[in-house]
Amino acid sequence: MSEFKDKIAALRKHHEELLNRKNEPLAWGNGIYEKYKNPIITAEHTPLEWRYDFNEQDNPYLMQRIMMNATLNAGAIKWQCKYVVVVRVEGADRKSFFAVAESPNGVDNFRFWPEPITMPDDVVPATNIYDMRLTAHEDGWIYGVFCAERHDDTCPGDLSAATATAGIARTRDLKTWERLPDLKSKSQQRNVVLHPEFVNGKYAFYTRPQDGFIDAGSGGGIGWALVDDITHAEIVDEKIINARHYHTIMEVKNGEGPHPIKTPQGWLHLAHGVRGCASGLRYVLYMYMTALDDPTRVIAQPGGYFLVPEGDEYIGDVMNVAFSNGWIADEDGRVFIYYASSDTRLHVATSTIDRLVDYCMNTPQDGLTTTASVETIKRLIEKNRLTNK
Ligand code: M1P
Repeated sequence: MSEFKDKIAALRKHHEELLNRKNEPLAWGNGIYEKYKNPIITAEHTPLEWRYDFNEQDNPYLMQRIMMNATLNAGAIKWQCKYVVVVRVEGADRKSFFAVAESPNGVDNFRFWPEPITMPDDVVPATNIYDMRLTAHEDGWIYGVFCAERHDDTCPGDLSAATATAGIARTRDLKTWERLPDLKSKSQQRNVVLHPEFVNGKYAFYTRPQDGFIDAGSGGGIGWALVDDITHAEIVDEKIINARHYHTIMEVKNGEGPHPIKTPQGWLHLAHGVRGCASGLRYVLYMYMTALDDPTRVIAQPGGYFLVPEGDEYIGDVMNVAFSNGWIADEDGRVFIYYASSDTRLHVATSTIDRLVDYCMNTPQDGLTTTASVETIKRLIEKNRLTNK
């Protein structure tokens, strides 16, 4: 074999070892979920064919011709008995695109499908698209709702001025996507999610109205809007269903994660909250539950965060970020929570519907003051004193 072929063989062997690496749960979690030793998908998991030109004449040094920067914020769905994620892959050129990866067990052995998704453009093409939420809707389609980012041409001199809009596409096979018009809204929108069921005969969206591209500003929190026609979706009435509060983990921003999971006790929601601190913004995950007969009525909201970046997860392109827009509820009650750390790599945490409902129903609420928090802790101490008597 030539030296070039040897190099390719070594590269492929190294890549296969990474793809086949077994994952294992970390010991001593919090009882609510298990985190895992390895991230499930990194930029190095992307297919070699996306990055290398394997023609010796054209690429004698076997360089990466196209580099991948990050694999993050993935939508998720159980599809043909496989755990499937639609990953936001970001190239070295800062453009994000969607690519499907699948695993036989949900925690390791994720492999990308051979080609990234070709997402058709809306009438006004977007510069960048990212963070798809997948919804297998009761109308029979699988929808992908994602952020479509464009330059804000009302600020011609400002190269960072951008707009965020919810792009909508649908598919039956995760391969071919039909692009529908972007969601029309008076405000900018990111973190928009389609509810899986009709509500009063209409499509229902979780929204996140925001004043600017970055600032939620007067947006208030996670919103809700009903839409008559998904092929010309427009927000007419929008109400805030999960508001932000001063001195909480979601003081600055929040946003719905994946679509909620239906349980006998109510809809289980996963969301992210953002607060400011001396080192910048801190993104953490939190949960809440809403009523089955009214998905907008909050029936449980544990205080504080559910999952935060820890250890190596803290480090990445955007430090101090845990973000999730995908989870899978399996038939046996297990839940696979796909989250990204610091806008760089994708992880899984596993739990069950029962544990997550217990967490939501029995974790004390945020009393919003130090005094209230201390009283809550004292009540638990007293309960344990009586239990141990
Ligand atoms: O960088 C952290 C996250 O920032 C945005 O989320 P939000 O709109 O709530 O601020 C998104 O761009 C997300 O992709 C990113 O992970």
